[in-house]
Amino acid sequence: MRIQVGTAAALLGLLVAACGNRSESGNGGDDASVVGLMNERGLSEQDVIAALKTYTPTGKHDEYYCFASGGHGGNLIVIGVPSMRILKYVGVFTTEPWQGFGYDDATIELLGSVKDGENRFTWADMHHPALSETNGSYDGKYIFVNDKANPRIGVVDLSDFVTKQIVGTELIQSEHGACFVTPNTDYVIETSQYPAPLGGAYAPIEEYNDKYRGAMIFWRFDRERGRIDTAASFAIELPPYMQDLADCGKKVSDGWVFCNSINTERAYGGTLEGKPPLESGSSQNDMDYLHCINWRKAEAVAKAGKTETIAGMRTISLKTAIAENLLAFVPEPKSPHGNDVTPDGTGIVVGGKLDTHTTVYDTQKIAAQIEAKQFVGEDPYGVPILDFQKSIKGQCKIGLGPLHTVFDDKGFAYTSVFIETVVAKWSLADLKVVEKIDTHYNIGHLVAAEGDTVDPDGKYLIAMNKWSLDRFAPVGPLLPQNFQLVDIGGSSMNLLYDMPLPLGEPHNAQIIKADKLKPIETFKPSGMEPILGKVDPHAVADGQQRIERQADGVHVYMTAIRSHFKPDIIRVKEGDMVHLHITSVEQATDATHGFAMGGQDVNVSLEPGKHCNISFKAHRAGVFPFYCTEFCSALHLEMAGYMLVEPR
Ligand code: K7E
Ligand code: CUA
Repeated sequence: MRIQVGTAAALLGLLVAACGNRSESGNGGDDASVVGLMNERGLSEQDVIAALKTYTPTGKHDEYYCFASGGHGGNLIVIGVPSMRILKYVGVFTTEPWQGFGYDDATIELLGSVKDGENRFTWADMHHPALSETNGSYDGKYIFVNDKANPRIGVVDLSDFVTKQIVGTELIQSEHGACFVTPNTDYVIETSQYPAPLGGAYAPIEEYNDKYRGAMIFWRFDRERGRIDTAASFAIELPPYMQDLADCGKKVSDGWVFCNSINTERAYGGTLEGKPPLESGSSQNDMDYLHCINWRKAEAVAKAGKTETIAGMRTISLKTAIAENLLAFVPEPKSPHGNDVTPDGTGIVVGGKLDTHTTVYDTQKIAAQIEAKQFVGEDPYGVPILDFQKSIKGQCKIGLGPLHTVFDDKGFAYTSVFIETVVAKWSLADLKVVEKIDTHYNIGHLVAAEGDTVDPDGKYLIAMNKWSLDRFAPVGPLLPQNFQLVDIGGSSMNLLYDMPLPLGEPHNAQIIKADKLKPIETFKPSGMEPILGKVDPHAVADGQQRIERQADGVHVYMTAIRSHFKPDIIRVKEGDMVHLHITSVEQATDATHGFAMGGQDVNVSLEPGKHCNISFKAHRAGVFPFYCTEFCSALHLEMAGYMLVEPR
């Protein structure tokens, strides 16, 4: 049950009245009355109301899940709202040792699925998680995340909170406009940021205008398999502007995707070579270009085979995109950043980092002009341009440096204003600001409950601030981030909670109603390999435990159950390849084991029913104890064994 403001204030009043005559002592200590505690801790009535709205007693679950990107930490963070308790980190692009993520054969292969010659990526820069949608609403099935640095998309299954797939392409060399999904999750969109020759080849930077390009990739999501189908995916070549954030049309604008761009000047720096730095070179023009792409048309063009294959990706050339009338530009104010489609799909809100307005574009006016080919010009690559005034609904005077916008259920938009450091609440109907609330420092994205779907919930908003200057006990020069929970359920906004987030800069997040998720409690049937998504061919049932010497090494078929591994002695020879096949034959929800072996970098998590395959070389002779890493029973310390490596 959620406590309303009125109720909370009344309750507080009662408590204060009831305890008032016991609150005179003033020296805190054992005075546990509400007023005594308020005096002792210096809390205002507002503070106590905020506490009552967020405090979640033991055993009570949160109303929402927030999924936040782990930024350059490369993992996904799961947070309960409104308590702001961290529930889980999900390993996606980086190893997560406690989950054994990145230590068994399947997850090692997953993390290495895009290789740069000999180098496997060991990190990622995650920005924008996107929940899967059905008819424009979150369906609670999957969440997609991006890697800006080494362009990749991760697919996390919310039935078990495990990353199932990572796809990438060398078509592009960096990205940012990802992930954004179409309203039924047919496609996951990933857009390049820093132009480079498509496919990863070399070209001198002086040939930037001719040889460098951007691209938007449409990764086809196969819902049945819960995986991206790379062969059914395609891309569109774009001019060498720095494409930035994208968002998909919905309802009346379903079928479109909108993506803004910076650096239409095509500056590329050269600070030691007599050229202006990129930041000033790229900020000369008054307008950049909002890219409007008809993705249904693009899909048909790709299906008709009007593509060329670059780095394995079917790509619609810029020429074809123009000829097929599936790409057009609308000017947008200087250095745009956020690009957010309104819940009804009629508008797109663009925030200009160096502007004082948000601009609301009219998706229907844009579509009609493109259909009728009412263009007023073209860019140097022949991309048609629409008239700015004829494409907008209007502008809202919002403050200096608007970035991102989310929505509530009452027709309001909420925009993060970076330079002014506020959240501005404004009306979509008349484009007027109704309220601003100070945020602590450097607000980037903000996220509202289901706030970028066709049916936002309102209620809560989180301001995602970069750097928690002065806000928490100091921990050295590298500061945590600061998530600020704001109550947007009432007529005015109220700050409820500051939460330090000691991980990479989280950029964006998604908030979904908790009851939309139904995660499993154990892997069933026993022997499930989560990435494979079915019983592993090497799964071991009780009675089948064995050790076999085969052509490719020693295969150990092992089970784990409270409180032993069977077998518990493994005998191999120096230099042997060892293949461990371990099945947890548990089905109780409180029976997770781990399998760790010192000296070999072997470490996996064995949740009930899970199967893991682990391959490694017994590189030197010696005695290697192995043990269970989860305190699973009174005899947990005895859940151990030995690998004996005999000298050759
Ligand atoms: Cu504004 Cu990557 Cu969405 Cu950061 S981006 S804030
Ligand atoms: Cu199994 Cu400890």
